[in-house]
Amino acid sequence: MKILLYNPDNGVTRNFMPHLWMFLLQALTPTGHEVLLVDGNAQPMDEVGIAQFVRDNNIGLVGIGAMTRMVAKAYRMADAVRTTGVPVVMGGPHVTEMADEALGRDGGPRHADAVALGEADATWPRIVEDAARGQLKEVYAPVDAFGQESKPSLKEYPVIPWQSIDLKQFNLVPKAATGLLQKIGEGWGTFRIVPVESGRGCPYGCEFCTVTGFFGDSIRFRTNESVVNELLLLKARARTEKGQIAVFFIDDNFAINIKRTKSLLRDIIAAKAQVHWVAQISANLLRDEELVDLIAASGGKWIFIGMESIDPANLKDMNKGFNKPGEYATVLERLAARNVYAITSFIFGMDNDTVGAAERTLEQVRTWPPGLPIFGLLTPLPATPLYKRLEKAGRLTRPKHWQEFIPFAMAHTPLKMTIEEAHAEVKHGWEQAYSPEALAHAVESLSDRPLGYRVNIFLSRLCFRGIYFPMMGKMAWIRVIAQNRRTIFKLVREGFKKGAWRGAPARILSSPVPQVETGEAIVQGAEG
Ligand code: B12
Ligand code: SF4
Repeated sequence: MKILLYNPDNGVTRNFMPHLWMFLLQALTPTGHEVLLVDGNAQPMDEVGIAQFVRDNNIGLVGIGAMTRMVAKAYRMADAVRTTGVPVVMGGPHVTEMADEALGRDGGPRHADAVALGEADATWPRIVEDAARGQLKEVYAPVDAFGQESKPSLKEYPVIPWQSIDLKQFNLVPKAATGLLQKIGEGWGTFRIVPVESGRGCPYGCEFCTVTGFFGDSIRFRTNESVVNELLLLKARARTEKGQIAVFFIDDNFAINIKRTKSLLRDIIAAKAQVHWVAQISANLLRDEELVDLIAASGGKWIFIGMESIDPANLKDMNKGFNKPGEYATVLERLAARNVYAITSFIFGMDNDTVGAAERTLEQVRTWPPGLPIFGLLTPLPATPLYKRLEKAGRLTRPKHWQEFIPFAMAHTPLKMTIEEAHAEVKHGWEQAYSPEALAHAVESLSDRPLGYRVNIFLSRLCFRGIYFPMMGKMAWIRVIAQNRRTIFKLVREGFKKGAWRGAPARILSSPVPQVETGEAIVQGAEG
């Protein structure tokens, strides 16, 4: 049987990275079936397109996964597939919580023939075999022989065959430039950001987050060996195609167990498996100097920190009191000293936010080393404690906000400002932090570093903005490039100067890379 795994885009913005679930399910598919992958972010497709694709390729089963904000598109695409007579199975965080909606058991239209609840590592092979026999069930739940919910341990993690997966659609280098760029240094003919997980689960239960409910509060890790081998495979692939691969460790908090993270990073260094990587780590864990040394030495370049707010009252409300705004600056400087920078994520529209929250946040951001600040609105995702609290209080203005995805629009009324005021805060945050002046300033603040760091911060800012703002079209890109032409010319001019690409090296490790520690694992914090 031929299977299509499809991940929708949200129709407005574009993710730079493919989704892990597609590669994982492909690797877990029983032999004898062929799996094709289409990510709508990389290969845009509409309803007519997917139905045609299914017919042309003689597909026998379509699997669709979606976050809440992509689910309306996912349902439309599922409907289009079902008109061809091919069954659709849906999975992922949204349909796990809203299975009746997907199956049309809530009074609405039916979109899926079957849903996979929760983590589908164990249920996927059963789904495929049932579909091949024409005996697809409606609901697949991950349960053990006694009917109890069971979660994969991750100790037996499948090998994702990175050496042979077709990754054409995920190349971020424009086709026209590939030939030329292959010849630069070790080669830049392709550039891909690839998701890798080293563990799952987060015990923190922040009020707005789905992770604790979905993955559970028991944290599970892959073996160091399996992660290192995966990095080695990716590195080898990049070398053979004269390109670059960077890894996004998608764990909700990559350093949730510091001892284990240090041991993994040491193993990566020892095996020479370093690639450039990004990971989510909470600020409290970055107090550990040795951890930060190992991050830099193992290839860590960007750390995503869910700061959420600079107001401790908001953090307390969200059950995220372990974030201490007073230490944000020190943490970011500690990273920057090793040429590691941060993606700092903020949420507006929290109950203690008042008008001016964005500007107050920006005042702090401007005093920090340059990074990638991102701004969002507090969103009640289905089944989260936040959703339940707001629903009970009658504060939801669009209880089924996912049925119509509107970027940057609240679905409830904050306590100390209006919805429109909250929208204005987010707009202000993005406009100011990504204005041509702010970009020029970020580049300038790294004038003592090699040119590569300045180019990196500039390109990262442009691309990262694209995940949240409509930049899918050529015109949108041209506009952004025109607005930032001064900085671009300056960087290009400098590129031709002698020695421009050399300069201050990354900070030397404060101590030699220490040996792997043993002992009790301590869970210390989480991110998301
Ligand atoms: C990496 C990541 C991103 C990446 C992009 C996604 C990507 N390309 O991977 C970035 C950083 C860009 C991102 C952005 C956002 N993200 Co995000 N992200 C994640 C993260 C950390 C990891 C996803 C992952 O790969 N998990 C590991 C895989 C194995 O798990 P999985 O995807 O759930 O898949 C398993 C099952 O769900 C199931 N499954 C999934 N799909 C399917 C399909 C089928 C057919 C079947 C059978 C099974 C199945 O099987 C898989 C194996 O068990 C998750 C949190 C998490 N730990 O999952 C949040 C998460 C997915 N993100 C979330 C959110 C809210 C966002 C943002 C909206 C945040 C914001 N406010 O800006 C944006 C949206 C961006 C956009 N373009 O619209 C929420 C989604 C919740 C929801 N109900 O929708 C999550 C769960 C985190 C949270 N805080 O609650 N994100
Ligand atoms: S720490 Fe991050 S992943 Fe964990 S519950 Fe909070 S937001 Fe979610």
